[in-house]
Amino acid sequence: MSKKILPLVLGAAMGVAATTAAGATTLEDVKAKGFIQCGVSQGLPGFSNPDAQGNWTGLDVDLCRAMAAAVFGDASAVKFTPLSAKERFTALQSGEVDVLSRNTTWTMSRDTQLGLNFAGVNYYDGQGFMVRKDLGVTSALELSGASVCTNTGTTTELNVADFFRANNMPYEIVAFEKADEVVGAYDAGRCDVYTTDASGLYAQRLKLTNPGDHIVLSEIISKEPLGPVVRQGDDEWFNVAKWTLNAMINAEELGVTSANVDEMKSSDNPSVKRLLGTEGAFGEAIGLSNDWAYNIVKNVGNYEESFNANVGPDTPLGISRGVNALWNKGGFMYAPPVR
Ligand SMILES: N[C@@H](CCC(=O)N[C@@H](CS)C(=O)NCC(=O)O)C(=O)O
Repeated sequence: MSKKILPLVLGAAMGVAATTAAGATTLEDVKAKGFIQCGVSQGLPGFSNPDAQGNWTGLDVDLCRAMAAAVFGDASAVKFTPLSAKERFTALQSGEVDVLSRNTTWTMSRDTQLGLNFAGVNYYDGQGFMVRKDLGVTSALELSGASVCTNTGTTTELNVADFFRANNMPYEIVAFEKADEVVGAYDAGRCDVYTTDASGLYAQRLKLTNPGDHIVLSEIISKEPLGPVVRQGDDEWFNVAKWTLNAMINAEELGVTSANVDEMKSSDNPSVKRLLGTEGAFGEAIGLSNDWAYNIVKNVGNYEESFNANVGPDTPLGISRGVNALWNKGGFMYAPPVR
């Protein structure tokens, strides 16, 4: 692996096509090894979480499974590397993972200074606060002097500093590298407040001894557009990541689901035909077969199916679509067309 690191990082820094030591692109490398190595969280219900058998599920996991379906026609051709927030970017830069799909916020510095590219947004989030109900607090503006638990290496740490300073409120930060340490510390009463992405609060609340004793305050203090990340300098792989996500969103918009995708193959709708590869050669243009998006929807589902199965109202997280609804249903989810 170490042989690969130098050309990859140098390639990105120099703005030339990143290749491995053997001269292979990430797509070639992935095809040769037969699977995608996907960087995920160390366990965040709804997003990327292993069960007792080590099977990973979640919205972020589905993105990697969908990329595997696009490349191999097989959503199981993926291996997962659990990464802390602090470790995640190095793991991607070094080539230890092929893609990072780990509730990672798209920011300017991450997108421009780390040799990385964000391939889109698979969940629009924002940072929130959770407190014990018996603290009697109803607004984040009542948190002056609070001790605040969070993760190191996150946007969360930076936003919380901005928020408390902007409101002239003193606070004490209690930060840990591992998310479970944060949950444990908050659960044990070592801090008054737990702050992270709102989705993370709903997910981590499930791990508390008495989830019902805690409330998420209504204030959202930041924009946290979460999405998959790849290395700069490898446009071919960037396209695969970008268009996998776009295919899932477009499939929802066009009413193509894992249940009806076979029937949809004979649809007369030109947008459906282009998506499913019955017209045009859009898959070939990105180094895949023309049924790449058919394989995504057939094996993993469209964005709505993935959202509902992992984080939606009928899951323990119980999150409504809100801003993550499609653009034509009042939300922000908008994918460029396949044409
Ligand atoms: N979106 C923020 C925060 C991401 C983050 O690491 N959040 C923690 C708290 S929800 C987490 O993922 N924990 C799960 C884990 O580390 O396994 C970022 O990109 O910096």
